[in-house]
Amino acid sequence: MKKYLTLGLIGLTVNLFAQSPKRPNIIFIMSDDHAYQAISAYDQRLISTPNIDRIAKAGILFTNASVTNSICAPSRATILTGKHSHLNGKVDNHFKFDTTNITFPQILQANGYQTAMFGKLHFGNSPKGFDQFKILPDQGNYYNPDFITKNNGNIQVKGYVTDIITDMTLDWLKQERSPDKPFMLMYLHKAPHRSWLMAERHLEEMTQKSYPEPKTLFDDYAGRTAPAKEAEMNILTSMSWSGDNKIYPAVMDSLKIPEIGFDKQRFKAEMGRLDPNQKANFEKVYDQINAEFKKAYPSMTDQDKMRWKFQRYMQDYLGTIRAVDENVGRLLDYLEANHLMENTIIVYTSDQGFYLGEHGWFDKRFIYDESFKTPLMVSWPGKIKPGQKSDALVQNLDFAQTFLDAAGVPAPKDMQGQSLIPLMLGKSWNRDAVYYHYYEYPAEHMVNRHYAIVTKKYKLIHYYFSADTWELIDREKDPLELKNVYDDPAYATIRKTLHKQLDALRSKYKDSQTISDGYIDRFLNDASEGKVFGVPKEKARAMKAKRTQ
Ligand code: SGN
Ligand code: CA
Repeated sequence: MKKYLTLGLIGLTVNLFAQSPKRPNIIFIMSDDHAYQAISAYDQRLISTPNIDRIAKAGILFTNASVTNSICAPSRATILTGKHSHLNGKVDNHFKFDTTNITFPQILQANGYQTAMFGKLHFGNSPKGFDQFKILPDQGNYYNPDFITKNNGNIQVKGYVTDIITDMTLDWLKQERSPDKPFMLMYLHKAPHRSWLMAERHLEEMTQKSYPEPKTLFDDYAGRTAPAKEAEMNILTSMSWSGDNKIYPAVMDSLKIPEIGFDKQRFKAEMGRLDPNQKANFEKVYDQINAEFKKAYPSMTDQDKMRWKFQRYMQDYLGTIRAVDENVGRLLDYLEANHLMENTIIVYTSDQGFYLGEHGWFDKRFIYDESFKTPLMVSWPGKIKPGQKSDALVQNLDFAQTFLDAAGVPAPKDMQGQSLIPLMLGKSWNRDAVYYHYYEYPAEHMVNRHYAIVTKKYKLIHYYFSADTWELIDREKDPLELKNVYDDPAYATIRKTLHKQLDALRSKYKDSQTISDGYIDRFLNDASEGKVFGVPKEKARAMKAKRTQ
């Protein structure tokens, strides 16, 4: 008898025997821009996250997990489709997700899983394969956010986004979860994404703290090729005073501080969403910060400004993580109290990592560790042994096949990842290198396009488009990633080997310059018409003209 039934039209495979009650539930918790440096299971210098750490303690912590393209919507598309960006088509945040892609939730739903998604998706359209969803439109807002819902149109909910997404998740578990089916739940936080508005209850405490500076806060980018220096994500020069650091526009005016980016406009838009109570709580704290800043600013050197902005950045960014951690705790407590832990895989991850002052930066996009790597921990009581650590080269590309494997459903042949189940159960698992490709340029933060191969020892990176440069990073000798050794004769042999490996990976994953070329033209056309956020038309037009010469 045929074991699998293929629903030809949509290409979904249904495993007729996958109806055993033992199939695990899957809870996928993902935050947006959550750096591993800001999770105490990885690093205790900045913040304590006791609840997130519970997942690592109960299961496995990955120290070398990475993304294939360090930016929001592309990472989510890779997670859902199990394919690299060039194949699923979602190469950047700009264009909409192609919903003809087959995603793992669709396959699980067709195989008897109840599915739900709450929080940030950022696709420009609604997800397929979900019995229930309530998602933020686009980036979403921290306060009194709007949601697009599956059954009730668009709604606005009063309160703080991290609490609300958790309330929705818990309500679904309590009221809608079917006891007869396994479930797959995606619980997706907006925090700690820019512009870092924390919950009112954390304001006083978190704005009192000060933080150790990273060793490379004053990186001058001299050891690498042009793209590192050209990027617009240096804390001193690209982080905005109002929009990011909450200096009031009136204070900026009185001190004649020039605007950076959408500075005042962004701040006003965020503050405009607060109700009078929320506003009063913010002002209680930020009035004082503004008053102190007003006195200090006239005598501040550039070095002082960098240090001041770094501290303000950390207070607000880490402040938003406090609520994420508390709310993850609420969810775990509920699962424990309702015997839902036993047969449930729980994942905590982020859509990518983030720079917390390393290389002087905020934001992500680059392949240097803090944004290329991402936090990842997984618990599955009774299956994954507690307290494990793995330095295997795993990626967000692997989630789809991992979850299908856990559910006993075969993965479509064109998925490009590898199930992590054998690895997590201590069986043999192997991967020597991973592939990375970042596309979104010209765009906010101006990080040039690049692709790369990464092994445990090296990164070989090709920047193309506005630059055409190669970098070779020796990860063991240069863990801070300050020195390009591509032209160092001592690395001639390894350079040759890595080039070969990179070619082989590009062909294995079916990436080629030609595919990205067509996309660049579409992207530049939109940018020239002012349709790419953060890119002045004139800049894009100049690039387009140069390109078609
Ligand atoms: C917004 C942010 C950027 C950020 C992108 C992408 N600017 O545009 O700083 O890089 O999102 O982030 S803001 O002024 O609007 O805050 S992503 O996580 O969605 O990819
Ligand atoms: Ca993100």
